[in-house]
Parts: sequence; structure tokens; C-alpha cells
Amino acid sequence: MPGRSLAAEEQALVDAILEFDEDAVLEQVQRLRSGGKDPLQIVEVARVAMDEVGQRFQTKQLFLTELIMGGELLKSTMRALGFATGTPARAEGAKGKVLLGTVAGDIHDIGKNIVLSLLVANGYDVVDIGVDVPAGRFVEEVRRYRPDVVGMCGLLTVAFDSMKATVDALVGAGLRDEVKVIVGGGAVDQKVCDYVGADAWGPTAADAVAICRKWIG
Ligand code: B1M
Repeated sequence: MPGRSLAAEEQALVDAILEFDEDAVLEQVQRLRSGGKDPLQIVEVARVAMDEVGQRFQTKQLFLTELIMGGELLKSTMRALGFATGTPARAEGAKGKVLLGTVAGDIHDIGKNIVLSLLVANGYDVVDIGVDVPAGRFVEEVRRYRPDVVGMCGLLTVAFDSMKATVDALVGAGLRDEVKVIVGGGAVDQKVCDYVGADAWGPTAADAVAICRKWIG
């Protein structure tokens, strides 16, 4: 949540996540909800904590077990907030069709599932093809489902090359002009968007929905 400091109750959620205290996390989520905070704002607060978990993992203050625990804790938080946590999923919606997946080499899916939930809640038909999805599979699924938008997620640096390979594969298959491509997750930014050859990137799940809305109504 760049640009503003956290309120005391938001900070309490961050602290509970950093202590890996699930009861305290869920209690704090409940408190924020009762206070009228929007679930997506709560996600962004949890994201602050997960960035810190990631930093501590990187600097070896935390180990893989704790990274996994952090992921599980975040999934419980998402469940409590009513977001999808499973994959794959298919939802029939009246609006346009979005194909969503985490690219090859990357299994991070919590952000993807939030994007999925939000798109479904906004009436889109979403086909979730899961995680670690090779470029060729994206091409196959585009041929099969004919989506309006292809959404690629990835948090690892190596995911950026997978995203580029996927866009290249769509070009090679003659499908690139038939779909809009949006990328997102973790460190994705405009530079990554340009590098991979996507049409847009979404800093948050809400941005992803706003972009799809702009494209397909
Ligand atoms: Co991983 N991990 N992880 N991890 N992990 C990161 C990404 C890392 C930055 C941590 C760090 O070291 N600082 C680092 C990547 C470093 C790099 O590549 N530069 C890392 C690493 C190294 C690894 C492993 C390699 C660790 C290891 O095994 N030694 C390994 C890789 C596995 C693999 O993918 N092949 C690994 C594994 C895991 C877990 C399985 C333990 C777990 C993931 C559980 C899961 O997803 N089911 C995990 C976790 C939890 C994290 C961190 C701590 C948190 C990720 C997260 O869920 N954030 C992460 C640190 C970080 O992100 N700073 C880290 C919350 C989530 C809501 O945010 O996904 O960004 P995010 O989604 C946002 C927006 O980005 C947006 O909407 C969401 C809400 O606003 N959004 C989109 C998301 N997708 C979008 C798509 C769009 C548009 C918007 O359009 C399509």
C-alpha cells in the first residue's frame, strides 16, 4: 500500500500475519470487515505483510517452511473474505470471456485466484487453467475457448520470460490479434508489460477488472 501509513487495526493484521498467528489474523480480518473495510482493501493490507514475509525469506530471516505457512495463512484470509482459493475453475458469466493462468515455472496462485473471484463477481466468464501453464497450453486453450482476454499471472522473475514466450506463441499461432493480453502479479510493472508484449498490466486485482471492463464492457 504505497503512499500511506497503515491504521492501527490494519497494522494489527500485518503483525498477526508476521507472527503466523491464524486465530489473530482471522479475528483481525473480522474486525476490519465489521468496521466496514472493503475486502479488497484488506487484501492489499495482507499484501504488505506478505511483501515483508518475502523480504525476510530473501534475507534468510525466515525459511521455506515459513513461506509456505505464510501462503496457507493468506489462503485462509482469502477464504474468510470470500475469494476463491481453488483451481481450476470455470464460471459462466454473461459478459466477455477471460482465460486466466499462472505461467510456466511459477506456482503462485493466490493473487490469480483473487483476480478470478473478482472477475466472476463482475459477471465475466472465466476459465482458470491453473498454475505452471506452458505457452503451448495457453495457445490450445485460446483455440478451444476463444476468450476475449488472456490473463497471465506470475510472481517469479523467471515468469517474465514465460509470459513473453506465451505471447510469442500466440503470435506464432496467429491468435495474438484475436485476444487482449493482461499480465499481473508481484513485481510485474509497465517495463515487464512492454518486455512480454502484453497490452496492459494490473497492479491490483481491481485494476485487472477495470481493464477488462474497458476492453469488453
Ligand atoms: Co514465493 N516467492 N516462492 N511462495 N512468495 C515470492 C514471489 C518472492 C518475491 C519472495 C522473496 O524472496 N522476496 C520470491 C520470488 C523472487 C524472484 O523470483 N524475484 C519467491 C520465491 C523465491 C519462491 C520459491 C522459489 C521459494 C523456494 O522454493 N526456494 C518458490 C517458487 C515456487 C514456484 O513458483 N516454482 C516459492 C514458493 C512459494 C509458496 C508456495 C510457499 C507460496 C505461494 C503459495 C501460493 O501461491 N499458493 C509463496 C508465497 C506466499 C510468496 C510471497 C511471500 C507472497 C505471494 C502472495 O501470495 N502475495 C511472495 C512475496 C511477495 O509477493 N512479495 C513470494 C499476495 C498476493 C495477493 O499478491 O500475487 O501480487 P499478488 O497479487 C496481487 C496483485 O499482484 C494482483 O492482484 C493481487 C491482489 O491485488 N494480481 C494481478 C495478481 N495477479 C494478477 C494478474 C493480473 C492483474 C493483477 O492480470 C492477469
